[in-house]
Formats: sequence, C-alpha cells, structure tokens
Amino acid sequence: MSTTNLAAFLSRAPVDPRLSAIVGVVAEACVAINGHVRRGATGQAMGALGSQNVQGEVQQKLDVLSNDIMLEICAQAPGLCAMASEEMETIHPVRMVEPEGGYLLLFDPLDGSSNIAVNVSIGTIFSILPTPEDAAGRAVTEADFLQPGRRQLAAGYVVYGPQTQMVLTLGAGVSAFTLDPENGDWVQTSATMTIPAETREFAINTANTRHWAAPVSRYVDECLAGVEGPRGKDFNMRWVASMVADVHRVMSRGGVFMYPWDKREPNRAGKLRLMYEANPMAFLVEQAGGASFDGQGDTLDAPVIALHQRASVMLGSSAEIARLRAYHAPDGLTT
Ligand code: AHM
Ligand code: MG
Repeated sequence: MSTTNLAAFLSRAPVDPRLSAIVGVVAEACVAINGHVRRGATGQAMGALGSQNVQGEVQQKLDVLSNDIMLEICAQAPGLCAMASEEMETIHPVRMVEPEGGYLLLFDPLDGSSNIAVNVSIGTIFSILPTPEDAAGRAVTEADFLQPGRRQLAAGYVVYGPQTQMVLTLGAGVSAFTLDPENGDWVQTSATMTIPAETREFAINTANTRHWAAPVSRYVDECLAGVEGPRGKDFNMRWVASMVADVHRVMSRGGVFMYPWDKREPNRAGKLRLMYEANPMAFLVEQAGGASFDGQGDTLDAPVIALHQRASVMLGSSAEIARLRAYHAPDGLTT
C-alpha cells in the first residue's frame, strides 16, 4: 500500500479548502496536546486544578491546558468563525462570518480525563458545522451552533493511547491516521474504516444496571445469557470508561457502546453531551456503516436546544442498534 499523510489527504479532499484547513489545525493542536499527555508527571500538567467546568465536573490541569491549546491553534484557520467546548460555558467567537459563509468548531478537548491519573487512553473529540445562511456578515451567536448532528460537515477524534491516532470523516467514509512519533507526521493507516454489522462485544457501565430502562436491561440480559439464551452466542464485555477508547474499539472491530438514559437523574437525557460527544461519534459510526440511536430516533436527527445538552447514546454495529431500536419501540418488549 502506498502511504499518504493527513496533509495530502486534506489537499485532495473534495471539500472547501477552508474546511480542510480547520481539520489541519485541529490535528496540529492535538499534536501539542499529545506532547503534554505523553509527558505525564514529568511535565507540569498533571493533577486536578481545583475548579469545576460548566457541567459541575472537576477540571484536570490537562483539561484546561488542552482547551487553551485548541482555542489558540484553531483560531488560525481563516474560515473558522467561532468555537465551543465542554470546558467553556458559552462560545468563543473568532471572526465575523464572510459573505460565502464560514465554520463552527465544537470539541471536547480531553475526554475521559478522570483516566489521566491512571494512565488509561483519553482523547479529543471534534465536530465541524457550517455557519447558518443568515449569519453572513455578522458575528456568530450561541444560537447559530444549535444545529442537528446531521448538518455536520466533518467530525473526528484523536485517541491518546499506545499509539496516537486520528479517526476522521469529511462526510464520505472514515479514514484513520497514526501519528509518527519520530517526525510528527499523521500517516494514513486506514482509508475505509468499516464497522462489522454483527458483533459479540458490548460496552456499558454495568454498575448502573439497576437504573437502566427496560429495553436496555433486556438487551444486556440477552447478551449475558450467551449461547444458552435467545442470542445463541456468547458475548464479551469491555468498558474502558473513556468514550474515545471505547468508540475506537467499536470503530476498529465492531461492537456496541452504550451510555443510555437511566433513572439516576430521570430528567437528564444521559451523561454524555450531544454536540461534542454523541454527534461527532454518531457521524463517524454512520460513515463507517454502523448506526446510532438515542432511545427515540437517530442521534444525528435529535433536536438541539442547548450547547451543553445531554444525550442518551447507543452506537455501533448496525444489526445490534436495530435490535435496540426494536426493543425501544412501543410494543418492543412484548415481541
Ligand atoms: P468527561 O467528558 O467528563 O470525561 O466524561 C465522559 C466520560 C466518557 O469518556 C465515558 O464514556 C464516561 O464518561 C464514563 O463514565 P463512567 O464514569 O460512568 O464510567
Ligand atoms: Mg470530557
């Protein structure tokens, strides 16, 4: 296989070069974040910061540092008009929208950051939306960001694991790039990531079993029943508790990842955030032939009413998501 890299891939991509340039700066920022992650306790960025983010979660020094790196480096892309992040209450405007329109970048700068201290894989998740048509010639508002995931033009994640990899879609399939630690180059290591339709692996935090909705309980019970149960096959369970790592496993070899609504906080849709966690992952999964469901419909069609909106997340192999969808139908538990 002839090798190519992210820069060459982006220069050939049949999309607005301004959009490609935004992916390029995200990759550059992730190289900088990767440096801090890899340095660990030998650097200055380990430990909790003693503050909380807008979600009321404890911030790690690396959360804030990664957010600052994303803001500073990504602002250089000329088509980028504003950014939003898990770590910021409201949007970060960059420049006025040009007459031909521009782009909005959303990210979770360091997802799974509770795993930093134990040296388990973490990641950066990002999503790129167009500015709305009526935004030309003015500054972006927070309301401009509130678009369904189906409108995303690009999405991806970078996993800081044994290897640093970027998994990317520009809306026509999914590619993976591996960071060469020798020269900082993102080498394309997969051109067609595809999720197998069937699987024998699922990922869910089973500590929440007693809180699940009945369709989720049925699905997991049937997996656990294995070869003696209705599925007629044994399943395996994996839970890294780092969404990027868990979704990367699903993207790499199939499976189902779930962080569904549960009864702990019935008025909360789920733990994960729609705009910069669920939607970019749902876009990637669909582009790789998988599916994503939020208990009611496709994740990508969920109405968006708030920047930090939560979502119920079930994604992965298409046959498994179809099964979960059927169990959630009004008569789904009786059939
Ligand atoms: P974060 O954005 O605050 O890091 O939280 C998101 C993480 C996901 O990466 C992961 O899937 C989930 O929280 C783990 O939750 P739990 O602690 O319930 O296992
Ligand atoms: Mg996070």
